[in-house]
Amino acid sequence: MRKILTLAIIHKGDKVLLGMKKRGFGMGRWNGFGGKVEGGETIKEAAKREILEEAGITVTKLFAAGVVEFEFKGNQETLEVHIFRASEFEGEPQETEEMRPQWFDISEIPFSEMWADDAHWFPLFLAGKKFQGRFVFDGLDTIKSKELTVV
Ligand code: 8OG
Repeated sequence: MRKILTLAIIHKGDKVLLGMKKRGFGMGRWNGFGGKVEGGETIKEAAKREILEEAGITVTKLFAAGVVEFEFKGNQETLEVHIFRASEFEGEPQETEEMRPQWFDISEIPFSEMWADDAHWFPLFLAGKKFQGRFVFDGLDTIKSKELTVV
């Protein structure tokens, strides 16, 4: 089974906006904003909806940055995560039930409190590259295998 998810990172100058996930999958980790694509919406529409729901801001332009697949050992499900970048938005980031947003300087991204794969693809993201990849996890913290290419 394959689940389609979105992940949006706001990148403005030398800062990125991340959110501390307060509940659910990835709880306790800093991440971009996103979630499952619902029936009847495009992936981009889902990404915009999730940013509004989780960070309280409206993104005007979203750009595709990468697609990364995740598998977890012993689990048949594949997560297909569509990663977007944005720099323009309306409103002020605010804490929601799901996320606590915070700006980070790109030299101080808290990789030790993020998903382990992020340290691999974030540099490509920050360099404005488009990428695709596949990570297999053993548990939630250990990467068993990885493929990552610039496209
Ligand atoms: O709806 P839900 O909160 O379960 O969505 C999960 C979010 O987490 C979604 O935005 C996709 C994102 N996500 C994963 N795996 C990984 C990962 O390994 N790294 C990062 N940065 N985000 C991930 O599902």
